[in-house]
Amino acid sequence: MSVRQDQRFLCHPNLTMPAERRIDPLDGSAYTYDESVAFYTGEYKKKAIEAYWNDMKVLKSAAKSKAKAKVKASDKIKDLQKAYRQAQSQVSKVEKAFVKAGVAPPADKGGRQGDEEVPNEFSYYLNPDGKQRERFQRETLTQYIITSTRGDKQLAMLFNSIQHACKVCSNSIERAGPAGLYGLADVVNATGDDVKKLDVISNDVWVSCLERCGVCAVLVSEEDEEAIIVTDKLGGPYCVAFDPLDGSSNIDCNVSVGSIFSVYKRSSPSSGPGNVADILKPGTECIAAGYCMYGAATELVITYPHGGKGGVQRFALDPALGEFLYVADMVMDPKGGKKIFSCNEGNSLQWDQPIVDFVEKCKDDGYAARYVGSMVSDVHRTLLYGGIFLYPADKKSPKGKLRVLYEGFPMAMITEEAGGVASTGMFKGKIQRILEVLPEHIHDRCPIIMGAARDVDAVLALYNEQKK
Ligand code: AHM
Ligand code: MG
Repeated sequence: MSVRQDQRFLCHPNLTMPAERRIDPLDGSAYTYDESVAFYTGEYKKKAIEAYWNDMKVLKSAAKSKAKAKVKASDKIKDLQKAYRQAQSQVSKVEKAFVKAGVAPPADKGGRQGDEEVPNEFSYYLNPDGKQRERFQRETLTQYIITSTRGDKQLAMLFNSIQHACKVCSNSIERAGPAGLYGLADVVNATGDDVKKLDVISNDVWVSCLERCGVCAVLVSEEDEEAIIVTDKLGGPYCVAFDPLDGSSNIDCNVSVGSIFSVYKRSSPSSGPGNVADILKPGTECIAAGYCMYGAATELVITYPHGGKGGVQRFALDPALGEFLYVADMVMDPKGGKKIFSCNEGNSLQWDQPIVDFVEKCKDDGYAARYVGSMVSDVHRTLLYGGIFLYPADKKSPKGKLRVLYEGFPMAMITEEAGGVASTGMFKGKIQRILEVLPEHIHDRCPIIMGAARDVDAVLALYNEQKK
């Protein structure tokens, strides 16, 4: 027991019963009166009593300052509450500004701030509020369409019909197994390929959506030998070329497939029906392009350089909402990104020497080989990770395999808009941008070499060396 504690016991008015033990409030131990006074005699006892009363004064003034501090603290809390309300209204103003600008707010980095847990990408799984916020704070593809088309209702209608076609195809692909939609449809398409049931369904969906939207004059589908001239609505100002379901060889084994499209403005007079010349143009005339990838998630990637903020935008389908939500802008790494080459090496015996040399060099330089066999997936990965995708010309197919209007042009436009390069390599005696190819007929083909400038330029350098 300390001296100060003893003094309190000695002078405490309740310490009148010698046998009683009282708890010292300061050290929590119990003492009898005898135990308490045993330490004190004469002068010392007097000093102890003084000290007791002095302590009381201290206690009184301590109580006063404690009370004052309490008032101060409650003022501070009020101030903090006010500041919090002001900050919240500031945040909602900024959020509205993002919505007005048609852009999603930057993703929250997450983490702890004081005692508060700040939501991050895992909040989606961990709390329902976070999940909701992800949904209503993101730009939808529909909003993107409205803002990027800037009052062109017909183009907005067209993009919306494309979005709808992609959703229906996505749903058919998801349900294909149990619905018995795998396998051949026992027909051959315009380019001589076997047609799968899902090819037929996707083509029906795309043709029907685009015909019915009332703004298209000419449609070109990989599955239809002839261009479809839309005669119901003669005034449709747009033409669309599309591959309704690209990656046929992957359809039946549930590997990612996709739809690809390019959009052109009709040049024939609106007083009569459109014609093939409205769409048989170089890719530089293409006004918008995109693809939808039906993979682990369904994603729609679109470029409409004249609208919105330009560049390439990526949206993912939220199946519960049936709505595409903005994911990110797609910008290729200017340094080239990951070292990946993507091609069907099974064709290498037929390749031009520069392509053979390039692929050998990739291997020497430690490049990884990745090839899904669905152009949409291979290009999607190339845009996101970097590297190069090639379907070059070869001795058997001097024009390559892939089609100009609905595979080459749209993917080249997207690649260039994302900061990459898209070339034919040596084709018809010259090296050219894919977008500069002039297709001779609607199902024409061209060689494809696209991706990071670092890698495409290396291929073109080998072609140039060979020329010397
Ligand atoms: P498809 O339109 O008949 O599906 O063919 C196009 C596909 C592309 O998605 C892919 O890049 C290429 O064909 C794969 O061809 P290959 O099987 O010869 O590697
Ligand atoms: Mg195809």
